[in-house]
Amino acid sequence: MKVSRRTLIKAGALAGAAAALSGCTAQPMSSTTAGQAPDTRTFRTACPRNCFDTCGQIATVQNGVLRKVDGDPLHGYTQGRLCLKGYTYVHRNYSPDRIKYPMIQEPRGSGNWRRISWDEALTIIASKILELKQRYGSTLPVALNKYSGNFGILHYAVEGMFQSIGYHTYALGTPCWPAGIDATNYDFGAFVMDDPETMAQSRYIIIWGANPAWNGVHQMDFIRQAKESGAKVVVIDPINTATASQADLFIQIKPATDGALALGMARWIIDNNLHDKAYLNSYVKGWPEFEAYLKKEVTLEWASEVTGVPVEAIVELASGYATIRPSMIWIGYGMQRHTNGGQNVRAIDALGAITGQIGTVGGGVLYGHLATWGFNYHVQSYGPPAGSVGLPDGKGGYTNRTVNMNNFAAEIQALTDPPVKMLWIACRNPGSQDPDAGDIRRAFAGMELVVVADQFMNHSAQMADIVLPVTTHFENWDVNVSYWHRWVSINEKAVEPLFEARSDLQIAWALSRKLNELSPGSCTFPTEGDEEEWVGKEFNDGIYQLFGIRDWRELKERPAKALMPAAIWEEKKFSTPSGKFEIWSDLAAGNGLPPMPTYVPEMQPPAGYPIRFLTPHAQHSLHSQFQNLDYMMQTNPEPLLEIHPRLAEQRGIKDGDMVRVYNDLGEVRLKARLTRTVPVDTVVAYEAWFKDSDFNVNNTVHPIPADMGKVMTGNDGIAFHDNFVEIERV
Ligand SMILES: Nc1nc2c(c(=O)[nH]1)N[C@H]1C(S)=C(S)[C@@H](COP(=O)(O)OP(=O)(O)OC[C@H]3O[C@@H](n4cnc5c(=O)[nH]c(N)nc54)[C@H](O)[C@@H]3O)O[C@H]1N2
Ligand SMILES: Nc1nc2c(c(=O)[nH]1)N[C@H]1C(S)=C(S)[C@@H](COP(=O)(O)OP(=O)(O)OC[C@H]3O[C@@H](n4cnc5c(=O)[nH]c(N)nc54)[C@H](O)[C@@H]3O)O[C@H]1N2
Ligand SMILES: [Mo]
Repeated sequence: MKVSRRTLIKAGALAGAAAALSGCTAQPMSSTTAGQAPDTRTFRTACPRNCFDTCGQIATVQNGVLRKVDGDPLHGYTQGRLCLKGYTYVHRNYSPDRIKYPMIQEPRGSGNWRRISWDEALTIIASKILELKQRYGSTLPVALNKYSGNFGILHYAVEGMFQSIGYHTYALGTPCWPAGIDATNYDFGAFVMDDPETMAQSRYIIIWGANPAWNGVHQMDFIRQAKESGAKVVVIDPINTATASQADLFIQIKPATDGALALGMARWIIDNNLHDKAYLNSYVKGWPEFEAYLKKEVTLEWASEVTGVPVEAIVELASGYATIRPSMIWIGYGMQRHTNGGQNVRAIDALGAITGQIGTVGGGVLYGHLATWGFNYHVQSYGPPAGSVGLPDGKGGYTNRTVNMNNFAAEIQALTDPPVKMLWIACRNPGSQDPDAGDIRRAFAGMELVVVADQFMNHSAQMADIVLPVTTHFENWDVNVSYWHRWVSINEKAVEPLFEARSDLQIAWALSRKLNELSPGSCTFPTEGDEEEWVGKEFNDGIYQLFGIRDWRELKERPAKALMPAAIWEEKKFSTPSGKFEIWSDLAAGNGLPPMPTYVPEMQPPAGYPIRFLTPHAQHSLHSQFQNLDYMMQTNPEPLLEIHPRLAEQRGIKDGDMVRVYNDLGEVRLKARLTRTVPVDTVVAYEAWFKDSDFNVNNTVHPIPADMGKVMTGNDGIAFHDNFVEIERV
């Protein structure tokens, strides 16, 4: 690797950061004062985790050692601050538990790991790929599962490398947000949204099934700004979350019934003549039909019965939303992880149209966007080698074989012609993040070779034959954007990789080198390159125009914000087939869904398992990341099951007892914590990977699909929260 160019951030900016942080960091700020330590350099990095905030960071490096990570004061969304995970990245970077070298486990699952060289590891892997190709006549027996461990654009090199090897089996879809994406697309015709910073200008904010106090901490700043200007904040959630505790009104809704609440609100709004008739006539398709449905089928009493929300609360919510304007709704990802999740999102979207607020600043309905992701994906631009064979594409050529990421274990085991024999896992931990963890274990066990590229020995790595050590984002170049805010950040390489870690891009170059060495022409991916230059290859004129920059290197001086209207639909020209906001969607109907957001009943508990088991996202972990680190283990040493005292009493469980949570699929054992923040018929454990523990909430989760997602993401979402169990003291 050629020595990277480095940027020295101005001392003034750092002083600003220090002021903004005012003692929030563990490390003394004096080390960054200009002139004191000539070997001190700072770099712009970006947190690449799958999180709303995608924070701009300043990494301080002394003598080649990462000393301190601060928020980038020039990043307008994260504004110089980080979350606890962000501030403690130094410890993660230097964690003694990082995977240091390529290793092989013999036999698989034994824990008997042996260090091998990169060359040995790549030889085993490349030989297997070539052998499978010869045995089956294609590379379809090789499967890739990659998702969100690192969302940096250069990390799409993993997909790129696979494309370059040939047609393969590919986990398509996302476990995260697909139902809501399709819903958004049916209603608006595109996956874009208002600038979330405009929430500060809203007067009434509904946080509907999201928990930003834990999962998107920077948005809480904009919410606080709104509150300081007199805004009211409502939280709708089955759990009295940290976000709910800061709200003016908390509505504890029965899970998966949000559509009924939105419909009840809509009914009250039209009964009180607060709907925007001019807007509905001009910009909305299907209003007469929907109004007729509301008048015929929906009453406040019905909505109250279905949702468990008292009629007075529905009235307070509907009148607040319709009269205190502009009012904004944030639809969380948690609430759409249900069998009717997409349909419920559509019912909520409709409120913004009925009150005529979509397209006004501070009045949107926010879910997520991909408007800033228009990079070249140069890392994915190398096609399969000449003569590659795959699945017939129906046009005389070939294509990859896809399996549903949300039913990965079952689908890869079911494939026969040819079977899947090798797995490559990167930026992904199906061993703890996928439903039906038991079936994932069976699927892994059936492989001839499992390769996991990761930083830590997580549940998936423990089931691998070969682990490959990957870099942290301080050790590689990248560029990062968010699915929530509108900023782009460069990720400069700040320190050299520890031990033998390589980035996913460097691994792709090296594997291509090895494949071509063993079988010339077997991989089209370049065999070497310069990571920093490869960042540049991702930019195009469209991206430059969007961010108002002329050269990507400008991002070394400051992050940039996309130049888009604050309220994205200000012209009320929607991207749907009709050009209107579509309460009535022929596309939805064509896909076998109700054309309008009429109520689709929630899933009922199956016989024998009456208790809902919610497994949302944890405060101090990010999925299977961070909680395993020694300092997180010290603060939060073990998982807890939150149980309402009444349910605990019924089951003879006391605070601190060990509890078995089980259903037909599997079980989880953990300590009971009695709390009135959860509903009586629901238990809650936050998903996370604890060090040296086989705790896994997904042992009990069936891969039940959500109602939407296929159109925009290739496969439907997953109803993680329609998970039912029984509990007992052990
Ligand atoms: N029960 C239940 N299950 C859930 C959810 C839930 O709410 N409940 N939420 C779902 C959601 S929303 C999501 S998005 C998924 C997330 O699922 P994943 O994307 O699998 O989650 P992570 O744990 O963030 O990341 C996976 C791995 O990537 C590794 N990694 C980090 N950086 C790199 C890198 O640069 N290169 C490589 N090769 N690896 C890297 C991390 O160390 C980690 O082991 O989980 C889903 N699973
Ligand atoms: N600290 C931290 N931050 C994260 C993550 C993390 O793991 N940890 N994960 C990141 C990722 S990948 C994602 S997808 C986002 C997720 O961000 P959020 O959408 O905020 O996340 P969740 O925790 O999945 O769910 C939010 C809330 O939805 C509620 N909920 C569940 N079912 C229903 C329902 O039927 N109706 C209603 N109204 N509410 C319901 C849950 O009780 C939970 O409090 O966060 C991102 N940020
Ligand atoms: Mo997610």
